[in-house]
Amino acid sequence: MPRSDHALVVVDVQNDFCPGGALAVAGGDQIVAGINKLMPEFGTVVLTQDWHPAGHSSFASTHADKSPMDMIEMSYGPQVLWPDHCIQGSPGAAFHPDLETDRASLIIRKGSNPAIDSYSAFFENDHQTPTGLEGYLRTLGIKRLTFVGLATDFCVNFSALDAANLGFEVDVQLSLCRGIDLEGSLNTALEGFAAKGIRSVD
Ligand code: VGL
Ligand code: ZN
Repeated sequence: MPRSDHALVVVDVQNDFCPGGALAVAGGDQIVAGINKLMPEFGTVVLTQDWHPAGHSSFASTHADKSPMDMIEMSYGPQVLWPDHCIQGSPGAAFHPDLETDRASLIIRKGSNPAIDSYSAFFENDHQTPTGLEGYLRTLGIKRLTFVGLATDFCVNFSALDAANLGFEVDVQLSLCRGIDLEGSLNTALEGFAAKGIRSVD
C-alpha cells in the first residue's frame, strides 16, 4: 500500500527542459520512464510546471544587452537570465509527452508573476510569496516528500530546501533528476542537501 503521509513531487518535466527544448537539460528525457514507474508507490503525486508569461523578467531577451546565463540583480537578489522558456500554453511548456500525468492530484504552476522568478514549488524567488503547495500538503497530512525532476540544481534544489525549512522530511531521488550545472551549481546543491538533512537517494 502506498504511504498516505508521503508524497511524490515531480518537478518541471517539460519539453523545454528536455533535449530539443529551449533550456534543455542534458538527459532530461531519460528520467521520464523511471518517474512513471515510481508514481504508484505514492498516495499523492504532485506535478510542478514552470509557467512564464512572454517577456518574463527572468528571460535575457527582456533586458537590453543581456545574454542567456548572464546574471542581474533583482529586488530579491541575484538572478540568472535564461533563454525564453516554458511560455504559458506553448508546446515547450507542456509536460514531456510520455510523462504519466493522470496520477497527479495537483499541478502547481509557477513563475507566472512577470517580475519574480520562481524556482521553488513552495515560494517565488523572493522567498515570501507562497504557491499554496504547503497548505495543500499539510491539509492532506503529508509529512514526507520525495522530489524528482528537472533541474537538480535549480527547481528541484530550491523546492527541496524550502520543504526542509518548512519541516517536511525530504528525499531527493538523484537517479530521477538531471542538472544544468552552471558554475558548480550541481555540487553546491548536493552540499546544501546534506547540510539541511535532505537525503540524496538513488
Ligand atoms: C528552471 C531555470 C529556469 C528549472 C526553471 O525548472 O530548474 N530552471 N526556470
Ligand atoms: Zn523558468
